Parts: sequence; structure tokens; C-alpha cells
Amino acid sequence: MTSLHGDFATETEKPTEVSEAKDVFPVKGVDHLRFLVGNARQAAHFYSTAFGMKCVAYRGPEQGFRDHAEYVLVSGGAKFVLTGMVHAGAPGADHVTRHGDGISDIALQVPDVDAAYQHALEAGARGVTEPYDLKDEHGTVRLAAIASYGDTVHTLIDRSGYDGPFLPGFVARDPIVAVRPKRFFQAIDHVVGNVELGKMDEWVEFYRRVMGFTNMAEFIGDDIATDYSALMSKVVADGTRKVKFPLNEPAVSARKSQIDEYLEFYGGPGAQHVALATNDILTTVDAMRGAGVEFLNTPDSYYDDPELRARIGQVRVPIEELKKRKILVDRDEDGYLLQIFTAPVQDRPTVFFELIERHGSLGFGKGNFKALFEAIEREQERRGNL
Ligand code: TYF
Ligand code: FE
Repeated sequence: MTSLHGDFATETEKPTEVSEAKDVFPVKGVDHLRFLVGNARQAAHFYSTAFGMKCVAYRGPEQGFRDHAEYVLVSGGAKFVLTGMVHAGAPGADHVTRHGDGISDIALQVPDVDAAYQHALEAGARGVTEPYDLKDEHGTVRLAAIASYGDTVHTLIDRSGYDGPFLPGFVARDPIVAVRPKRFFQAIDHVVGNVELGKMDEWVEFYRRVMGFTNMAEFIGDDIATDYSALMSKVVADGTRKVKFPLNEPAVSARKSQIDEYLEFYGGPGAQHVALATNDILTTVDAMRGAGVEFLNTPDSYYDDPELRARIGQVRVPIEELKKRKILVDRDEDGYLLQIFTAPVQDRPTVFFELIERHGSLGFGKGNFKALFEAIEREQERRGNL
């Protein structure tokens, strides 16, 4: 039986002081996200029609991989792998039982898999799969995997010796639906993790120690947590800020935190939302809504607030265009951003997506946290989970 992350599993805890973490663990970017789902064939259809993604590769029983059907979808530089279990005993079946559809792997491109893996273990990370090669007629890819929060892993990938459709073993395949003339988004902007109460700083420290990531200025501290919503959040990023991982934990409050709701329904820590970078959020939101994707509502009062108008100033479209579509806007010292959030994309109130159009701003929409969290809480209430 093939395993999703190789057959090697070890418990290695060897925390050592590492001074120059960044040099031993340079990260080139997010290679792909793997979604473990109940039905990859239908998920591939959803991400093709509703997210405008293009199916480019496949691997399954037809290629001799008897456990899984895997569809690779791309939109610009963003790559999703949708993995479904072909029979009950397939690796990953328990993941879907416990978590529902979710993100099992945030795969990172690194220049030297062996060095990165060794460094990660020395810094206290748990090894999931020792470095190994995948080979076919298109070349060789080196991979390894380390554990992150919950059951989430980071596969480490060096694909410099390969020029095939995705990874050795995968075959190129035709798109599932006619390819859209214009892509909906072109990159993964950030991937957010929800961790348990009191664990946020431990995971911030994990990314610092293991990957040399540093804390970005923007975070949701006690002030915002108590005023707006019951969560705390910090952002870690690599030196180039190409890879950004905000980390949330629930905060103690009178009502059930949105993070508590996630943890309860996901069955533990996991990836909460994926922000997709677009350069035309208006067209993308229209297309996604037209394809049946639900977005969180923003009350008209948000747009009519004179304070918001003054703070935002001029953006590339009239505010009315944003109001029509419930798109949020925030500005900081570097510029502004437009953003909008989908409702959860599966039955469980767990994983959702964000669309983000950046114009200079490197932030995450701090000015929108209140409006956003109120919208999330309205949805929580509708589900009876507040
Ligand atoms: O990634 C972020 O930080 C923003 C805001 O539960 C956010 O998208 C933070 C926490 C949350 C939902 C959105
Ligand atoms: Fe976000």
C-alpha cells in the first residue's frame, strides 16, 4: 500500500539552539496544497467550475496507484492537489473521517530537501517522511515531510530535476471544463492555521526555530480579541514574505469563538483559510458568485461609514462597486487592499477561502477585523454554534 507521505514515520524530538535558521531552511514558496476529500472527482469539478482552476494532471488506479485518485488543478502559480480515497483502507481515509474535507499538506519548495529536513529535525520538528526520490521519464523530484499543527504536514520539495506535469507518476490530463479566458486568481497569498487555546505562541516559535520565519507586525492581540471577537492571531513569514502563515488561537470569551467552532468541527487544529491573490477581485467575485460560491455578507453601514470613507480615500473603483459585491477595503501606511471571504466550502464549518487584491499593503485587513468577525459570528449563530 502506498502512503500519502511515504512509509517512514518517526518521533524525533531533539531541540537544539539554532542561530542561523534562515540560512539552513530557505523556502522558495508554497509548492501546492493537498486537500484530502471524500470525493476528489467532484471536488476537481467544483474547483474547476467555481474557482476557474485548470485540471492539468492526474494519478490514480489507471497508473497503478490503487489507493487514491488525485487531481492537480492550477490557477497561475497556485496549485491544489485533490486526493480522494478509492477504498476504505486507503491511507488518508481516517483523515477524512475525522476532519471532513480538509488541507492535509502545505507543501513548500526548498532548494535542498535533505538539508532542510535535517535542520528541521534538529530544531525539534517531527519527521513524517525521510527524504526520498520520485522518478519517471520526466525526471526526479526529491521530497520529505515534517509535521506541523494537528495532522497537517509540510512536504518539502525540490523539483529542479523534473519537467513533467506535476510529480513523477502523474500524467497530464485535459481540463475538466472549458478553460476560462481569464484566471480568477494567480497565487496563494497566505494560509492560516487554527491551533488550540494557549498554543499560538508555541507554533509561532516552531516556525521561527524550524524555518527561520519571523513575526510580521500585524497581529490580533488582547484588545481586538475582547472588543471584536474571541481570537488571537500572529503572522509568521519567511524572509522574502512570499510565504505567510497567520496562526489563530481561540480567546476566552462569553460566546463560543469562531476558532472553537472550527476546532470542534475539524476535530483539532488545522488549516482554516487560504487567501488567493487576484488582480481583479470584482470580476472574480462576480464569476464565483455566478458559479454558486457563497460569500460572507457585509452590511451597507460598513460602506456608508464616513470614518471608513475618510480612512480609505481613493481606491481603483468607486466604493459603490465594492458595496454591491460586499468587498472589504483596508488601507495602511504602505497602500491598500481589497478582500472578501467565502462561507465554508464543505458541510462542516471549517475551511474557507479569501480573495485578496493588494495595492501596496502587506497587511491582512486589520481595519476589517470587526466587520469580518461580526459577519462570521452571524453565520455561527445561524448554524447554532455561538
Ligand atoms: O488572514 C487574516 O489574518 C485575515 C483575517 O478567523 C482573519 O484574513 C483572521 C482570522 C480569522 C478570519 C480572518
Ligand atoms: Fe486571511
